[in-house]
Amino acid sequence: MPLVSVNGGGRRVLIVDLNNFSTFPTLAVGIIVAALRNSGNAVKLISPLANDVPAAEREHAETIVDHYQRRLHLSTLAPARGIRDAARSLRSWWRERPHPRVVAETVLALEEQPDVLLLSAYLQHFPTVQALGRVAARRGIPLILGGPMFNLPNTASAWRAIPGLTAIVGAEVDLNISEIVEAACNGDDLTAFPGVTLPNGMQSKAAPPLRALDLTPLPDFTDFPWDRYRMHVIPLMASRGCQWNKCNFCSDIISASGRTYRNRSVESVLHEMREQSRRHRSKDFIFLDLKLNSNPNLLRGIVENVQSNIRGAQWIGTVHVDERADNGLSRRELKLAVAAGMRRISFGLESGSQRLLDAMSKGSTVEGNSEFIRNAFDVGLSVRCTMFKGYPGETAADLELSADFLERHLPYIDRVRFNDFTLLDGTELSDQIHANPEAFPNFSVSQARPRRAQSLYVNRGGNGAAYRHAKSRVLRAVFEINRRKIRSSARVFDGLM
Ligand code: B12
Ligand code: SF4
Repeated sequence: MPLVSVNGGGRRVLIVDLNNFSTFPTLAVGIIVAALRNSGNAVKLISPLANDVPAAEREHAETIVDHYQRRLHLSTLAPARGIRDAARSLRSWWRERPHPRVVAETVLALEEQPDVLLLSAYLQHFPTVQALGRVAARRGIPLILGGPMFNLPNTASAWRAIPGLTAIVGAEVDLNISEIVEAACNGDDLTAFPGVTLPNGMQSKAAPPLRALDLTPLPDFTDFPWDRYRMHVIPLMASRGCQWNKCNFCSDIISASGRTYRNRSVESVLHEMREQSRRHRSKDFIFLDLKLNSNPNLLRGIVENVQSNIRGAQWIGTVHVDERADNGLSRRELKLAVAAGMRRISFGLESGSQRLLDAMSKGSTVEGNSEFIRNAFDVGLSVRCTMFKGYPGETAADLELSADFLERHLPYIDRVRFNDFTLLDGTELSDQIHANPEAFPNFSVSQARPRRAQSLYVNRGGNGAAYRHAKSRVLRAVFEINRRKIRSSARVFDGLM
């Protein structure tokens, strides 16, 4: 589709969505497209999937090959570590290389001489942003880069030398992207906007979290390749941030849109669901909220009203099983949620060891998690959880407790995502480790990776045979769970989160 400005006014904007996600559109990009079009700009979107760039499915019923890959990936045995690290580097290099089709399509679209190129990037997209930056520089087209982690000043600084870059924005731009674009096209000083880093290193003040969420535009997903999605599932967010806001490993709560909890009104959420359902002829939704039960009244409002607004709606979301007297997740409330179309629920289980949950400031208990899983399963939900190994100070005994937990709950859990601990810049734990390394005896930072906002580390806690034994048990249980098909009522949503 040619990039034609509306009624001869507004700017001509090219956006490349670097998230090649195979099952639903990218929310941030839909918001930005809508905001720009609502202000009279012409927008063209390049989506990798629409251009035959293969996108990996996130989760599926696993085979023995997946099991052995995970065992290698999470190996702590010294001789296997070399192979593992080489395999990891090769995999990241392959996944993160600039895809020739994305570059070629961008080159083609830049021949139309748009006024500005916008990129929405995660931190693993550095090589692609670099390649596209060179192309924009050759054409003399301003390039604005944004994404969830560019509000971290050191991270933005580590990216600012990319060729062709006009500015990096680490802010929720739902309400002012049009002004930013206009200023960039006019060559104005972009540090007038908060959350901006310039190539020369100048940074404006941090952007405050956007409070007026009901004013954010209804996302425009019309340019995404719907014909290529396996199912038509519509992403949305009823809230941003997390009311708990305390887990010390969590980088979601320090991201541009995850800082401090804010929620929309129930009516605004329902309006968006009705409108997107009409536009995309679908009644299936994924809530991308960090914690859908942050405000139990919001969740209850959705549960009570969704079916009268979209008859037959089905939806999924992520929660935190916290210890508040009212966390919105009682058995009765879960049952009502299922009656209102909820099909799948995901939560951060993290570990089966209370000692570790407390060290993480997780605000959850092992018993509470257990009760929640059983209740959610009993009332008909597909239960998914995320866990990780290698938290600083984790012992073989802690990991045995995780294995015990998984084994006890095998029948009730549909999918487990089990990862290695990642030490992310700007998290409370990362700050503690850097400030006071002696307090973490078996754990040492080996390399800072500011472009990725993370640090590589060596965790000697995982060296012994007892730890490896516990890990084998955990991985067997993970495979036992993940090899099965998920609950049939939730199949539409398989692999989405
Ligand atoms: C929902 C979600 C997912 C979903 C959907 C992803 C999608 N592509 O739509 C799923 C579960 C699939 C997913 C997968 C992954 N995710 Co994810 N995900 C999130 C989550 C929870 C919310 C994202 C979201 O929609 N936010 C709402 C929008 C409105 O906010 P936003 O994205 O920040 O955008 C705003 C601003 O940043 C800014 N902005 C954004 N782009 C641009 C561009 C320009 C030009 C400008 C000016 C401004 C701007 O304006 C936007 C509107 O306010 C975030 C956590 C978080 N706190 O952000 C992690 C997060 C984005 N994910 C992350 C990661 C690492 C991943 C995975 C790589 C995980 C994995 N190993 O598999 C995959 C990769 C997916 C892919 N790229 O294809 C990281 C990214 C960190 C990084 N390295 O940059 C985050 C920040 C989590 C974290 N703290 O580590 N994810
Ligand atoms: S409950 Fe989830 S989103 Fe909230 S702080 Fe903890 S890990 Fe982060």
